[in-house]
Amino acid sequence: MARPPAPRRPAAGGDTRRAEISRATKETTIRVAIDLDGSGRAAIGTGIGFLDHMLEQVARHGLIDITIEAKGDLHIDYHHTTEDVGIALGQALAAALGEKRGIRRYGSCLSPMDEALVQVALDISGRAYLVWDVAFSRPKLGEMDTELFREWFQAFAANAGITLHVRALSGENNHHIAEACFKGLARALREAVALDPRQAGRVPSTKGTLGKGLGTAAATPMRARRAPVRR
Ligand SMILES: [Mn+2]
Repeated sequence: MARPPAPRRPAAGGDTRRAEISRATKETTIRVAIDLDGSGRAAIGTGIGFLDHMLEQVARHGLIDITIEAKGDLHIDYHHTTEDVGIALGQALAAALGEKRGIRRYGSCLSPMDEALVQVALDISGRAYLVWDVAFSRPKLGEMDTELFREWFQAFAANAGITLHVRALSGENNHHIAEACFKGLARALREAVALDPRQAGRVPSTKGTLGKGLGTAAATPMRARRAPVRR
């Protein structure tokens, strides 16, 4: 399989925050394109209907244009494709953010969907960390295993280089719980990637750096812990 091309993003000082990632392994072939300053347009085809539905929420409520074309070994199960789509979207986000100049950096959302309530908080820190405290009462949603949602969030956080906390505070319906997680991520991302005019293009860190942009996120070792599940 050909080496995937390096992610493309505009040169420093460019006024667009777009990136495209192509990733090919023996398990999946994926192309992702994002525009952080988009209008929420989504063109997503992963072959997993429920995952498409969730990622469309990230685009729509994050106001991020997202294109994903994925072909994976779905005849085995949905694990590889779900995880690899998270990896590629995370890499695309890191590439589009570059040096992270001028961004708000932090974002959070208390995301309700009927009886479900999910808390999402994130820091575009350059340090990958996932805290996942979300329990499902059914093994599947549609054809998708509910245990794969954690895999997607972990792959995304690890490759975007973000600290990400996701906690379900309440919820009975598994579709509602999952959707509240993705919508909460969308709203938190929208806030965190937004340009803060008061930052005036500076990197929002007293250290002066939030990682070197391209490539660093993927190289950051993932630390993750599973938070104790209440209920
Ligand atoms: Mn839905």
